[in-house]
Amino acid sequence: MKMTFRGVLATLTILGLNFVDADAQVLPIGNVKSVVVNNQKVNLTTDHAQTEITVYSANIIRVRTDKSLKKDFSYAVISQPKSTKVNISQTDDVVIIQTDSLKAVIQKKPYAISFQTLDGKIINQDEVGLTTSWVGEEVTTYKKMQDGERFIGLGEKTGNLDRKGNGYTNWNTDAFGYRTDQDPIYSTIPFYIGIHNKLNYGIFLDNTYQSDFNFGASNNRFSSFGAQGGEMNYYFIYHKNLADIITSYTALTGCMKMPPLWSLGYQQNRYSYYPDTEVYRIAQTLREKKIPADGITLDIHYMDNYKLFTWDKQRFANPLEMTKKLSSMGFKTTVIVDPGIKVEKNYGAYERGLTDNIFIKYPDSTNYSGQVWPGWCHFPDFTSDKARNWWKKEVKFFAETGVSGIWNDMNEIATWGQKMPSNVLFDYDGMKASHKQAHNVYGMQMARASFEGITEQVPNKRPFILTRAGYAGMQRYTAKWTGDNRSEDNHMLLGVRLMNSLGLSGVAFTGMDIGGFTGNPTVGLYARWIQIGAFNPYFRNHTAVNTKSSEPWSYGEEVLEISRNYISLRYKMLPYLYSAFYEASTSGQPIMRSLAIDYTHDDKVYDTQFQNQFFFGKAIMVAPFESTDKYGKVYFPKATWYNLYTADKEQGNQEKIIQLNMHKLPVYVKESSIIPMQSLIQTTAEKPTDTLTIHVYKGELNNNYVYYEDDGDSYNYEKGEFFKRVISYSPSTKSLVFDKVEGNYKSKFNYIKVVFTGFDDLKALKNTGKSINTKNEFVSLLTPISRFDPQGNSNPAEGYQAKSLIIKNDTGKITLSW
Ligand code: NBV
Repeated sequence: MKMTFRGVLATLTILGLNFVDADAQVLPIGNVKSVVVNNQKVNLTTDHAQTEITVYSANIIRVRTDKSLKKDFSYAVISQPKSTKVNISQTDDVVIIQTDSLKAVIQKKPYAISFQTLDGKIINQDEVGLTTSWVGEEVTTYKKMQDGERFIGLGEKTGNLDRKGNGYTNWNTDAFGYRTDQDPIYSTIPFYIGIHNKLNYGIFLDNTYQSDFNFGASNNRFSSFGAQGGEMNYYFIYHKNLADIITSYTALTGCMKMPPLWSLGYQQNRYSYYPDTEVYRIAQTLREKKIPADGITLDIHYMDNYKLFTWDKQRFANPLEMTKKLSSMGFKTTVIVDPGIKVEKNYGAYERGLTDNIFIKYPDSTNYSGQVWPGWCHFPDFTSDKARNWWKKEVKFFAETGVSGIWNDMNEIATWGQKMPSNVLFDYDGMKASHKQAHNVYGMQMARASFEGITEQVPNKRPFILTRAGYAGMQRYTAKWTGDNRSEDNHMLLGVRLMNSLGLSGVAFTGMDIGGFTGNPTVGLYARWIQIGAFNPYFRNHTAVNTKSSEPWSYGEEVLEISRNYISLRYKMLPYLYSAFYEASTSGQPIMRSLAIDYTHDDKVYDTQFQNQFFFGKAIMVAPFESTDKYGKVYFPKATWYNLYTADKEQGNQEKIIQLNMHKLPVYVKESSIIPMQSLIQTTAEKPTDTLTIHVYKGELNNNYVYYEDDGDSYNYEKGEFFKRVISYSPSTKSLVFDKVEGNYKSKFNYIKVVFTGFDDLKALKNTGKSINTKNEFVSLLTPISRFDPQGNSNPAEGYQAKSLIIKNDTGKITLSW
């Protein structure tokens, strides 16, 4: 008699022998039983599940699987499938979906999907015996670990750039003073990029439940991703270049809008500046000491007993007058908000919240209470339209007092005890969800309500929104900072990696607390941190309530000068930075770029000794080191590099030990780069001179650089009020071409000065055919701080000689050739 496996199991069980029935513990997806093809979509029924595979574009294929598929809904994805040329065919064994860029081969028995290049190279494939399965409600997809596979991204995750060998959990967590290997911390972006055999792909698991990623932790067989509930719902993205994967991911989840220009200036903060006279003193001192700055941020002590939408009347008697006065000094005011609304009779926000019935609730309809700064609080349900609308009305309070920025804190949600019950219920935009499903998306929805609120209250003005917690797609509404770091060297470098990873995961506008939040940095650490901050997208100095002062003058004269030097450099680089933000807002490209973006298949980039190096925009490479290091090893990838300060050349494909000192951060410019800069200003409210300086660096690469300008303040750019032109450098035709300007905005610069760096042999120059005179120029980007020279040398200003010329900033095409 032939017996089935199940039969054997049953017999063994009857005989009283305990044998594990895998299906009873782990429910596999099983065999494909039926296939329905509908245009760009394939619906499969398997033994235990329904699967829907949709082609979103030639480069993106979405896979949804559940025991039974329910209504499709996402907080992250905002785009619909694009009509795409697809060929779908099938045999008894497989279904093949092919676009112009990739192919998905679905094996039927058992179900397993493999993504391949058109010539059949495996990009990513299910681990056949495991594929997708459930343990209770937890669903996981297992992928075969490819030879030499690396994993990067996954948003705000601690640890190394290459995440191989590690596992991660997504559950937004208030992580005060987190360890450098702590996981999870504040935000959730279940999107990573896999790299192997000269291929790279992205996987975005769009599921807001607690999710878990395993990149070969405790196993040598697979990488996997899954969630504690909900659907297996992932987007597979394939491009030849890694940068395009980020662009496709942000095509799904949205790009940031152009930020207000002032938010790219230096921001001064502490927990907390009060009363208003102290705020003025800080603002005034920044001006007196010639530290350029644009923002002052007010932490929780501006409120009356931490009650939201109130001002402490003693400390801030006339907030409108204060914000006006600050504004006249060139400062914008940002205030902190927490989600907790104090439970207190006759407190306006609380009473209005009760009337509008907007708080999250237990299943018996009573409002949930948790304890935070003000005491016991209720929390608005930001996953409901009703509560978001309520919040939008409430933020009128800030609009009326001249506040320009809203800083969303504690929105994980953080409560004392950190154990919000699972049975707290959320609207989840009509879908109804428990805390388990809504938790990870709460912070992003709070930031959204703040963004939409201020936008509605102050029309046609870009607000600045900052958040601590978030979910995939948060970039549409908010900038993100990395929370309560520590004043330690390894935290400074971790912050760099966190921002690089956030940038790989669609969030371009990021910052860390410069100087560190908990504890006090050493003099050297503070100096190094502020230098690195000048190359961060959001540049804010912040510190905790019980630490020493952290303004640039708090660490002595030498550090004051170093801070002034680097903050000033930041302000000169604003045209370059602003153009980088234009790219972030159109193609999702990060401002801080891990070297893995442009040098994906260069192993050195992942070497832990080089993993902190990053690009600021596409031209500038920063090599950050701990402040106590006397020497540092820099990796120069393929290209020729220029020292930013001296224009000394470094060859690529080289590791080089350099001497470090407190005055200078090692920064290099890639050959053929174009970097626009402006004259020094003390605030973006001040106009620079009318000459834009375009630095061009000689090299063998072609470069088409996009220069972008607009009013820096309104949304008129969406209606064509911008000034944009491509500036092309070509070594073969020996030319620098300024294309005809696009857009209707008049540039604030009437003249362009071109500075040629590294062109030692530059002789006669022509402007659109006609000879043009050049001058010799001394380029010096930092002011020498010679009196602090350890050897007592009085150094001349550091810099280099370059040829320069001045032309009018005509909107037509300009061709410079040599
Ligand atoms: O509002 C106070 C702090 C704030 O300064 C910090 O930046 C946040 O990350 N906030 C956390 C509350 C708790 C701090 C211990």
